[in-house]
Amino acid sequence: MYSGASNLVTTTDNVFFLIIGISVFFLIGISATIIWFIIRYNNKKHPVAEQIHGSLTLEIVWTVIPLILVLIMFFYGWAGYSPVRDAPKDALNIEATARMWSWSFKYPNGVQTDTLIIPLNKAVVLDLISIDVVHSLYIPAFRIKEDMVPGRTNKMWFIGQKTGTYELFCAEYCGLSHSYMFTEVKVLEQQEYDNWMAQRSDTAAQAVAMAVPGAAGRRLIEVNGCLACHSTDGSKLIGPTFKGVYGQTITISTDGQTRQITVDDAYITKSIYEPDVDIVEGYRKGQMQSYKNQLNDQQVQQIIEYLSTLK
Ligand code: HEC
Ligand SMILES: [Cu+2]
Repeated sequence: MYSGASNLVTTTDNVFFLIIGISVFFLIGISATIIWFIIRYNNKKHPVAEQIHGSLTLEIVWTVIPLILVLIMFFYGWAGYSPVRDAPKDALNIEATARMWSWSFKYPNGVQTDTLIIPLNKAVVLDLISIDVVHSLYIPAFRIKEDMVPGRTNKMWFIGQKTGTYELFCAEYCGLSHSYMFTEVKVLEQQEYDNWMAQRSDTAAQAVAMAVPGAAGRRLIEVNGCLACHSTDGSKLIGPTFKGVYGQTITISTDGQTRQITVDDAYITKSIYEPDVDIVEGYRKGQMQSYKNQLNDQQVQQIIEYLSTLK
């Protein structure tokens, strides 16, 4: 038998092929019977229909056969489904966060990424968190999909069985840029994974942060999905561009009152923690979620440092 990219491929595909097989069998059988009846019982040969008064045998046969077939489908469906619900205890636990319209992944040691990177042949449990609306995490090559519902933590698990890069999509329509809400899963050899993790660990991140001003802030903006709505090149997306924003004079409205302000640390901090208080002219309330639970003061400071480099 072929084995797929994850431990769930074989069972899922077998159920799928079983159901397709049964369906094709009946499609051909029923079509052939229809054609045969058209020829056999056409009006010229049988001008008057023969009357039939019930047949208990026939009734029993066409009740019992479909019942058995449906039970077979159920049995294999259940046998494939129940392991999906039952994650092993020693799995690697990664927090997957969805928001309009991007993904981030947080590893047990605090490292955050926008691409899911996992070691080969190791069980991985994802805690599925949405901070705004219902999303759905779908990895077609792994044959797994699960909704991400705000306010509750769903789980999914799998084992990557082949190194490579696979697509990861949002499979629940979640607004304007839903179709751009995708990223990748990379399955690496354990050794490669360990090397990658060592590089991403905090000491390395701090070294980068010290070398390039704003590097830490740039990373935070990438992994927190800000770039889905804010560009850094001056183009207008859902929100205003970050280019040149720091120190700029802009018009904002607060409770319907408009006024001019200069963008400074306090204003940016407030924009991130309470985005619906001051609204930039030309934009709407209710688009940006508060990041109060995602970003602490130190991280907001790093973001400000990065924004101030975007001239
Ligand atoms: C879903 C889209 C969306 C995401 C994601 C988003 N924002 Fe916003 N943001 C907006 C919109 C729309 C506005 C303008 C309305 C307002 O002022 O609240 C805005 C305004 C801002 C402002 C004020 C900008 C200005 O020109 O005065 C800042 C600063 C900001 N966002 C930072 C962030 C940061 C940092 C993140 C990520 C942690 C982020 N945003 C994520 C949509 C988004
Ligand atoms: Cu989505």
